[in-house]
This record gives sequence, C-alpha cells and structure tokens, in this order.
Amino acid sequence: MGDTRPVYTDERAWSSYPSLAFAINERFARQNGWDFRYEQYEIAQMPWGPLDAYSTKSKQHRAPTWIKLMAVDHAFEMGYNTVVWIDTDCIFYNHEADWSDVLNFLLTKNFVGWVDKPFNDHSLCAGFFAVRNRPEVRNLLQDLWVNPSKFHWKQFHEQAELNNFFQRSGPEWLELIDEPMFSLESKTQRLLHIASFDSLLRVPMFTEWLTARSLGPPSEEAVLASVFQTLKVDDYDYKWSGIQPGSLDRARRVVRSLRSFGRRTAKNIYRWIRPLR
Ligand SMILES: [Mn+2]
Repeated sequence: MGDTRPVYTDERAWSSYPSLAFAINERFARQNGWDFRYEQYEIAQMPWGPLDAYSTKSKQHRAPTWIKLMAVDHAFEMGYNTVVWIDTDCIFYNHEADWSDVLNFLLTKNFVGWVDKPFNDHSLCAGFFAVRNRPEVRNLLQDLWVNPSKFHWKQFHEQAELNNFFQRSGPEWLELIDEPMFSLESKTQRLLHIASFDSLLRVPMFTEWLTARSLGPPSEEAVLASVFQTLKVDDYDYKWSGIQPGSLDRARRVVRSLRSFGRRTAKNIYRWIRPLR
C-alpha cells in the first residue's frame, strides 16, 4: 500500500479510510505470511502546502496515484520477487480466500489483476495487482514515469498508460481475473474496492468490516513495523530520470502548489461566509 496520508492508531483512524484499510490489509498479509509495507510517500513541503509529484524528464506533474509505480519498484529493489499492490481504498475482503491461483499465474505472466468491471470489460484496474520482478517490468515502471503522458493528471492516470501498454504487448504481460471488486456481491469475494464516486462509503464500509469482526484501528506495533517514510518522491524521480530539476521546473511546481493553495483557501472562505447569508 502507499499514500501521502499517515496511518492513525487512535480514534482519528475512524475517519481515515487509509488507516482502516491498513488495519484490514495488514492483518490479512500477516495471517498469510506475506510481508506488508505501507509507503507513506515524502513530497517536498512549502509553507502553504505540499508540492505535487513531478516527472522532471517529461516536465509534467503526476497525480498521486502514479507514485505506486515507485512503491512497487522500490519493493523489487529490496529484492522481493513478487509484489502485490493494493490501493488505500481497496481491502482484502474475505481473509479465508485462497490466493494460490493468482500467485501461480505469475509463473508465466508479468501482471495479474482484476478486470475493471463495470467500467472496462477488458482492462486492468490498477487499484490491485500482483506483479513479478523482471527487468522488463522494472523498465516499464520507469518508462511510464519518465515519458510524457496525456493522463499525467486526468483519469485514470497510470492505469490508462498501463492498459495502453498491455494492449500493444504480448499475452505474457497480463492475466485478468473476472471477479467483482467494485461492489459487494458475495461474502467470499476476495477484494472490495470503493471507487472515487463512492468515496463517502469508504469509511463506513471499512468500519463495518472491522466492527463485524470486533476489530478496530491498527495497533501501534503494526504501524511501527509496516509504515515506512523512506520513499522520497523527488529522489526517486531523479533516480529514474537522471535529471536534476532546473529553476523552471521548480518554479512550475511552486506556482502549481500556490494555485491549489488559493483554491483551497477560496473554498474555505466560501464555506465560512455561506452560513451568513
Ligand atoms: Mn483505488
């Protein structure tokens, strides 16, 4: 997993879906004997707020979901042969499910994932996938980051570029599993992913999962063991692009962050004056 947001162990967790998803997914991984990592990405901070991720080679900003490419590559770099990515808005739903078929596919395929139904019948949903450590895969992750993309900020970001790649590549690249993920259709389904148009359901659905099992927020030990603040997005960009950002790049990033600060402030002022009318 990975996110810029922290994982809470106290009552703040009940309003933080990444914290609730952490509690569920960390537990699943531990019970299955899988190592678990939550990369809490580090991005440069200005006094008025964070900068957005930036691909120096393509001279483009990158929406936050793109950073998963770095998180997956980082796990490969650590020596893992298999990496399973899961978004902070996605949970392992049935913890008794068998995953051997997914892991077996990785003997012959580079990626295994869930089909993006009901949105796309033939594409991967990048909210969850298992991937194997091969040079071709690591090159792909890097290429997607450093090359210009028209999905650099518009949806669905890295998912669109991954699927474009799969479409022009051989069958060894992707195995798509046709099981539900965006709706709860059975108590035995393996994944539950709450899409952005349903984002208000994330906290209640994950809360319900936990409370039905008499569970709560993540433990201190789990957070200490599994939350890592070592993935520095700008350092990774340099590692992949080999280019240090110039003053123009820095200026573009600052201007963009000031614009989002302005929008945030305007929204807050509007919220504040509206009750006066
Ligand atoms: Mn997602």
